[in-house]
Amino acid sequence: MPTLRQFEPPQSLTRIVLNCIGLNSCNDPQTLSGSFHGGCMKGLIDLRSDTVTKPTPAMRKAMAEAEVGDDVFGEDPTVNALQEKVANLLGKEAALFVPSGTMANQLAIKSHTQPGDEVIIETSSHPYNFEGGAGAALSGIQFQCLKGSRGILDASQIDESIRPADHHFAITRLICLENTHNRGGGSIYPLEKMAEIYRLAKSRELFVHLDGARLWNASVATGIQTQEYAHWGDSVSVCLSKGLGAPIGSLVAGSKEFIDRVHRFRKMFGGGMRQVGIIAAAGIYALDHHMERLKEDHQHAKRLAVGLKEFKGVSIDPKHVETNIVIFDVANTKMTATQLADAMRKEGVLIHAFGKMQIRLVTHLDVTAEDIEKVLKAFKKAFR
Ligand code: TLP
Repeated sequence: MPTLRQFEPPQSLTRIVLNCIGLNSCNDPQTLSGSFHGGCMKGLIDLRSDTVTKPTPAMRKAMAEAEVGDDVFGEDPTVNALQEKVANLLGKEAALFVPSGTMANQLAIKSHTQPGDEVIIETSSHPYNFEGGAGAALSGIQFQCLKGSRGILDASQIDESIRPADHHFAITRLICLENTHNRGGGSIYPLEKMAEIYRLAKSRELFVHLDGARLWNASVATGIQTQEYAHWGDSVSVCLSKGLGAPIGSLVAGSKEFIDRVHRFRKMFGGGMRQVGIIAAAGIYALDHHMERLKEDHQHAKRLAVGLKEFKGVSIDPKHVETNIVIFDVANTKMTATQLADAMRKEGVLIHAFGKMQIRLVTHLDVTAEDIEKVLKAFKKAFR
């Protein structure tokens, strides 16, 4: 029989909750785990992800003052306002508020497919790699993975991979794209490539889902409106809890009919929330106040890339840093990614070992230009 203790939430989860509500005052770097999750963040420069941002005082004020209602009844005015705002930003008929980007992607996959269907996706994409096998578990689909160039696929590659109508094969039903592409180093999907893929999909009666967790970054970096990108997807998921700095929240957008289906599955997946306007208010605040400043994050990422290039053995091409993600390779230095992450932690900087020889840095709202210079100095010490 498991003891009661075994049912306690992992400490990292407790810390995440405490951080969110501002009660974690620990600032001892020794207590940090070297892994992606957990640890206390005060006094440290945290470049592990743009998910680590804390709500600003003004955002907390907006949350505290939010008008709320029961959103399962569709009666939360703040959630309704957020859904309408995001549907407009994406040029879609409707949008639905959900707790996470993972749930948003998985609801879209579930709503587009039937068990046994095939979903074409890039090998290093988020829904395939980082969503706990949910595509198979929750929708019964199989992925067909194609290798892209920094996460970006060509329509011709997809064209060759669509299964013929033969009962030996799974039915290809959906294509998933990711813009910006996380593992591709924050790479931006060129609009014309998205358009080509979408036209191909329509000619073959397939759906397209866009994982737009960081679509805002693509739009701010290129000046291309989010609607223009979203036009080339039947459904789009977006996150408020990444660079925009809200503590929680994502949305799925699409046609009214599609979102009605998503709504049904949201209930089934346990994602129906009640007086959640308190969180939606943070999302509205983030969209109104934190969008334009994403440019700063992009400048900071570029500065990091240019600085890192100077270190012997570091493989990085600053021109590949298009938004707020910096991925570099340490295979030709004397350190592994984990060793470098440990050394940086001692210098007060948290970075993410993204594989044996790869490091990912993500710039965000809580990292200043001054912090970036400190980080480069810390790298200098760590590589010594
Ligand atoms: N990505 C996280 C980790 O899961 C890797 C991060 O730190 O980058 N789509 C994309 C492109 C994402 O990067 C993420 C989160 C998600 C979906 C899922 O969002 P959440 O974490 O809200 O479920």
